[in-house]
Amino acid sequence: MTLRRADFGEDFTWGVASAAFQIEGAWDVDGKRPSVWDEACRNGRVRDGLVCLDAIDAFHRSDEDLDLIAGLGVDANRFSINWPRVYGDGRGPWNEAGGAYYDRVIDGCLARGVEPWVTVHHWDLPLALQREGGWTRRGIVDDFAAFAEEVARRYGDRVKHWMVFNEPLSVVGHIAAGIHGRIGPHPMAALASLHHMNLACAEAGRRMHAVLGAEASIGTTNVFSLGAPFDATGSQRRMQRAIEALTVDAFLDPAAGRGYPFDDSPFLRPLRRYVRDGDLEAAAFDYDFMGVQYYGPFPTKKVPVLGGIPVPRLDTAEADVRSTTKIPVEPRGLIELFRRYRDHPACKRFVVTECGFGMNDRMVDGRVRDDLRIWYTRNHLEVVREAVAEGLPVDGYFQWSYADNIEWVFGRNGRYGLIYVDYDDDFRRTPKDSYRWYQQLLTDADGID
Ligand code: IFM
Repeated sequence: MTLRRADFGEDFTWGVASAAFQIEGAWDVDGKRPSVWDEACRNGRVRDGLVCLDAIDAFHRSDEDLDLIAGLGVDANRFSINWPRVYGDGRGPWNEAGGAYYDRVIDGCLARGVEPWVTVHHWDLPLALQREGGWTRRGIVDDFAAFAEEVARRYGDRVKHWMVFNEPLSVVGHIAAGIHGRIGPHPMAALASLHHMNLACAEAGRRMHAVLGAEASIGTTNVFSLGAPFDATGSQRRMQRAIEALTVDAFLDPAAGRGYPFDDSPFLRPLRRYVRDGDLEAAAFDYDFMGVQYYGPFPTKKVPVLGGIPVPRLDTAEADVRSTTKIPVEPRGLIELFRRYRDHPACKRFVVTECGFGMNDRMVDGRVRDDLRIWYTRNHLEVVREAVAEGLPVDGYFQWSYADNIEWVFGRNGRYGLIYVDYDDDFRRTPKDSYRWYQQLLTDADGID
């Protein structure tokens, strides 16, 4: 069936997404300080190690990359601000030279008719703050809010769309698994961090709103990978619900001023000890939109116990197709989550802020034939189109990612880009078949078959 841009409506935002650590490189340029992920590259927790510090060198190639992004015909480019590039070891002062990089990116987007959509934080916590306890320390709420406020002050004259935080759930997972810092693996540290992230997002949202005024659109993003199968019954259904409460509602309910879904999820209950008087109000913030990060469902049959706390684990045994990060493919999970959360007060509007497929692409004779990524994207977009037609409040779609980049602990493995990056040839960029496919969808009024 033909897929046309017009099927999604005129106000639908089309974009691509990326994150600072994954693309920028320039880890020691212009006074940038180290982040937890720079440290993870050094201490062996990132596959491929030190070379990942250079990421895909986007810092030095912003003109080329922005030309390629604009060439797709997108409305928007989503990227994040590297906290220790602009704000020292976490508490300022503002680094003018580091901050100028984002002036170049923002101005470069606008000059090309592409709206900058800025994520304030996508996991690159300053290492110095991690050494004070990172997200386990309650004082980080104020540190993060001060950083977010200053980012809004610096770029708010040109940036109208904001996301406060990228996938706090993933950071909770990193802490539980002990991927960075000196405290893991530690489930209790992860739960304390979860609560502090909720407080930090709400406080940052309030301060950004005070700086930016009512015109700006302030959202955030969350992982929305519901448990599968969707038609589960009995104890399996209860287990699914417990996992969904931990992975989704534990972020949405506090934002809506409802506190935590302790009754639904035994996994969350130990978090009670970190909640203080007044936190219910302090964790609430009225987001203009909810960013949906969707790659596939979390099948959740196995629940091993770690440090006395049950930890849900992926069971991908039944999936037919999986990405390199092992997430099974299930496009209908998208419409399930829109239906399930459409009436949640934290979800006024949805924007799919990430969706994409990780593969081990190969370039052969100068071409990358990534048919599986095209198949994945088409299937997910068909479901988004169905959601729009059903009247569900879905306003945008951002493909992850515009180019291959560092897939966190997987290093250079697990390519998600529409553009191939040749690590053996000075980071040379080559548009893949999926780039041409997305471009045709966005630029050809007849759409794509
Ligand atoms: O690369 C990540 C991104 O940083 C956050 N969301 C999931 C992507 C793919 O794993």
